[in-house]
Amino acid sequence: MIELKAPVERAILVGAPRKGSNAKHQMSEHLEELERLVDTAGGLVVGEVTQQIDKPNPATYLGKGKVEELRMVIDDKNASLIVFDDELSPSQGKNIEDATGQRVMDRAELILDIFATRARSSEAKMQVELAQLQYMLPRLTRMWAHLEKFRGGIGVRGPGETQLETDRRLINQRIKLLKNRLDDVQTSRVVQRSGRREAFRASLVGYTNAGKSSILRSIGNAPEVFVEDRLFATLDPLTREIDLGENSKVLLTDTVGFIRKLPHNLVASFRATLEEVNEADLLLHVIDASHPVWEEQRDVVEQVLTELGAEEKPVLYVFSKIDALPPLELTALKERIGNLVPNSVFVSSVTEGGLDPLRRALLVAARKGTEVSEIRFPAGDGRMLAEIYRGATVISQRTEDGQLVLSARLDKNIAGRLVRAGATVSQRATGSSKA
Ligand SMILES: Nc1nc2c(ncn2[C@@H]2O[C@H](COP(=O)(O)OP(=O)(O)OP(=O)(O)O)[C@@H](O)[C@H]2O)c(=O)[nH]1
Ligand SMILES: [Mg+2]
Repeated sequence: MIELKAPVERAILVGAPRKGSNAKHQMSEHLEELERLVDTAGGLVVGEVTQQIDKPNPATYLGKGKVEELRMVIDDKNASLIVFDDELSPSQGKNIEDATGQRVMDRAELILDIFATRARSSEAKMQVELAQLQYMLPRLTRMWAHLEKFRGGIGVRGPGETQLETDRRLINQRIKLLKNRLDDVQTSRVVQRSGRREAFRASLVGYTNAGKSSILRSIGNAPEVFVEDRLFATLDPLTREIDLGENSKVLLTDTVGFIRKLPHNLVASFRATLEEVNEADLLLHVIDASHPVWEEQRDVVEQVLTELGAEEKPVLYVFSKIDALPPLELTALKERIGNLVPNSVFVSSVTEGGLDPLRRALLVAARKGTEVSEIRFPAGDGRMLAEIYRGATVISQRTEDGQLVLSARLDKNIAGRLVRAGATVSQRATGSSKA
């Protein structure tokens, strides 16, 4: 019979955390997540091997006995792929492949692979290719170095280096080309975006599968927004205008989800998401309250936001999927969080009125963010002027008795910074709607 579909990869997961306080507790969660990643990539998990290690074996990451166990499990389960939760050096990967006869991947490679298959827009495709090439480049060097050592170097050095140089040059050329094309896309986006400067903007950020897209779909009345119970359903940001009533609107943007050990160059390459995050007036950090390790997920997201330089953005914590929590647990959570993080709301995208708390919070935030302030400072202070243009939306500017007087929309954080730097900031009525 002719096989029409590629056979499903049968994968063995390997979890080998360093010995430590809660390593064991987290390991099962991490492996469960890894299993979902394999599933998203189209594979089937048929077994797992775990070990708590003091420090990774430089040659094979796992200890000798564990590698042997891994080999036996592979035979037993007829597996074709080994997926490590932890990052492997190229030589570790190679050694395990040699010892087991099957292909080895680590979490980062798996994530890159998923992004590659899920990318839809040409921009996302270019970004993923760029990230994959950047991921490959340093490995290429190590791979060749490893090969040379293996062959003793005699007689291989010349051709080896030539080959390496050729490969490197080709990859570098492609990287440059992709970067240029992405620059063009970005420029045209800036032009498109300049039209929406005046509006209040909020971005949904958070761990993958936290429920970000569901919020946009439900609150934005936008059935076309893609929602799926898989990791990385969303890769491209998507914006919808939401009418909050009382003359207030918000531009709400859905972005790519984060995950622990997200490859760095992948984060950096998702510029559309970065731009949205950096241009937002408010970040809505969506946290899946029904997830057993939501606290760890929240920490991961905050870490990535810091890496993106967005740690000073105003944040509203949106605890999602509360319909999936038993009532008692929900009450306890609300009590605990209410004291700890006052700027948080509890929502559900599937129950009637479940997003009302978010709507109300957005309305309050949108009003604040669109209040017009008057800023005064000595006319010679170019640094202050630059700072204002960076952080606020300037509406008008005039000089009065040696003072520059600007009216601008700005949030409290920036107002505070300007005051500390010596400016006078006072609120002005916006004229239209007064609360
Ligand atoms: N019970 C319940 N399930 C929800 C809720 N919101 C989302 N879900 C489910 O959670 C899964 C993920 O939802 P998405 O909205 O795609 O999550 P996301 O954060 O956009 O995920 P990525 O785009 O993959 O990062 C889907 O199966 C949704 O149906 C909710 O309020 N309650
Ligand atoms: Mg999504």
